[in-house]
Amino acid sequence: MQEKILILGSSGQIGTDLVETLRQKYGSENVVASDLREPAAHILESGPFEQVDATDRARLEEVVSKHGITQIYHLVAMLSATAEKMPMKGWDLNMESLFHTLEMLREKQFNRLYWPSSIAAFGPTTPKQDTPQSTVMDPGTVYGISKLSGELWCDYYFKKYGCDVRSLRYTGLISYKTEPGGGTTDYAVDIFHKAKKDGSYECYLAEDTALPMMYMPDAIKATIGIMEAPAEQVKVRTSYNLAAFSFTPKQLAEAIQKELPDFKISYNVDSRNAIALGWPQSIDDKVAQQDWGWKPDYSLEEMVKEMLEKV
Ligand code: AKB
Repeated sequence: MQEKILILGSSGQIGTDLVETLRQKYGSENVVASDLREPAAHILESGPFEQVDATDRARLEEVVSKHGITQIYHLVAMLSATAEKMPMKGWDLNMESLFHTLEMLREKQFNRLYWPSSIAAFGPTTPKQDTPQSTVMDPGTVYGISKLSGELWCDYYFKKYGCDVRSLRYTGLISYKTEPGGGTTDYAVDIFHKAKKDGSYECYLAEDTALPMMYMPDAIKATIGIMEAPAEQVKVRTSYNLAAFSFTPKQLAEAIQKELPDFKISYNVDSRNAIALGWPQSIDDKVAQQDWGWKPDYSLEEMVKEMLEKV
């Protein structure tokens, strides 16, 4: 069967990369990009685009039926730092859009849903090193609460209604194509732009705040990997831990200095540091490795080299 794919949130950091890769794989005409925002010109020119508010169920149903959609990648979310400034808006956007797609899946309007969770679903009393797949989860942010709740709802729809919903707990994601917006991990992208432009960066996290991170090509590989895995291999229906590498701002600055010796970092810590301190520092993803063969390609050094070449 020819899959017809809809990406919700296609103008965002993950969406931009995912649309390009899925269009190469499945054919441009079979991958419908959608967002509230105007997409980049190359996304608009390379295949179908629909303006969609993911909290508008009637509009979602219209687009799914118009294009005969079989799979949805739901990437719409208000990230951690922004959602702390407007908690109710963050909760409503993150949960309402998820419920619409879960209900449409239950009604068999399409066949398979991808919905991302995050390391933000963990919390201050979660073990910080090599955080296991199953452990204490006590998120302290609205975004994290929405991700943990969403995971449980995905599992519920799978167990109760047999809905094929699949999910990954993303770390901070680093890409050169689109900048992130409103996350706690955004510094790890900003730093490359400022390093190239100004030769210096003022960081809002403390120098020793470690977080798990991943280069975008690996995140895209994992996302498509779990969606293409045979259903029986996807045994976890809350969300899978995923890992590549971890670093502190100081360690990232040192890695950049190997390529740009004059690069300087300074610190002006703000409220995002407290959010980061409540998250894991490294992740154990062996369940994803065992179940559906996940393995990252990029090391920290390879990511830094490529980012500095391409931003
Ligand atoms: C954020 O910082 O909010 C996100 C995330 C880790 O989910 N990048």
